[in-house]
Amino acid sequence: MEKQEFDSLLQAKTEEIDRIIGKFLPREEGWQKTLIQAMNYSVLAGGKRLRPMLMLETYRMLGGRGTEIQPFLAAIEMIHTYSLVHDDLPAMDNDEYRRGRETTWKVYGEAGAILAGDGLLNLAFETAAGAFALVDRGDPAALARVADALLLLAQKAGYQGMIGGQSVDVEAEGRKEPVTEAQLNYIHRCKTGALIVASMQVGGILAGADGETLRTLEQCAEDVGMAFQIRDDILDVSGDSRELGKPVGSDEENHKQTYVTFYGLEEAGRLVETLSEEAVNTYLRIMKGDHEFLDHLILMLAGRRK
Ligand code: GRG
Repeated sequence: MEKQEFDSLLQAKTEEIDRIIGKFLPREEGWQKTLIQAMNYSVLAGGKRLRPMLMLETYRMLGGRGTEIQPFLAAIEMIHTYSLVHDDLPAMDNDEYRRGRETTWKVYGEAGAILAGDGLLNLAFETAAGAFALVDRGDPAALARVADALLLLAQKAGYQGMIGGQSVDVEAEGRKEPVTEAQLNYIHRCKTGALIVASMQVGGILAGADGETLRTLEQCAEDVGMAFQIRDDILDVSGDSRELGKPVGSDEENHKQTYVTFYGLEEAGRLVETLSEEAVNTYLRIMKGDHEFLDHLILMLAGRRK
């Protein structure tokens, strides 16, 4: 696939995902209108929509053709967005810009941003649960797939996944001694990796993938998640704040250890490439179905500028 073809496909697919997410956002009305505005503000600020895209591409690669994937696409982006809204709060990273706009707490205040994050997390599960109504109620296997996908999403977003990684990260920042490589791996595998694993595995579960395929998807997504995080660390050192839509240099400012401080810029870059190539050449290669776009997406992320 030529770069131009990939770029226009990426744009079309991002627009498709944006339309789907938009269908599940609440109307800004009623006494709690300000809360809903704050929830929508952060979701509609943009973002690459990477997680829903990985989910949808995995679902389609494995033969999924239904609409029950749609609420899950919106749900994973709501969970991801709530995590960014809370991560930007003064009590956490104290960031003022995100996705090229002022952060939610800068616009709606701290209490407003806490509530907007809480609102998005609950809305995510309310939305995903709507998938039960989109499968044949007389088909127990289809109902079980939705239930399994919901359970996995809850686990990966919670204490065993993203929140777990974030809490170890917050604790480590409060300590004097440096984090070990094992701690750093745990933090990133959970904080960043868990939602990426959930994205691909939910796509697989809803498409009816077997256990072996789901394990391969997990390995693939773990590589993608780790590569994505290391690239994030690299961009914090060498990226452009205008392209990124958020400030750079914050890791150094916060004396944070990252893959760049552990391995150096060059080795970290090599790791991103090795992990991304493994995801494509070892894991996706053995998948049945068309994964050409997914291959290109993962390799593009390895060199992303934002
Ligand atoms: C507050 C519960 C809680 C969790 C926070 C995701 C997270 C956990 C913190 C964000 C900080 C950070 C840099 C995490 C690494 C993951 C990452 C690179 C997030 C940004 O994701 P992108 O690049 O963002 O996909 P867009 O804006 O494109 O959606």
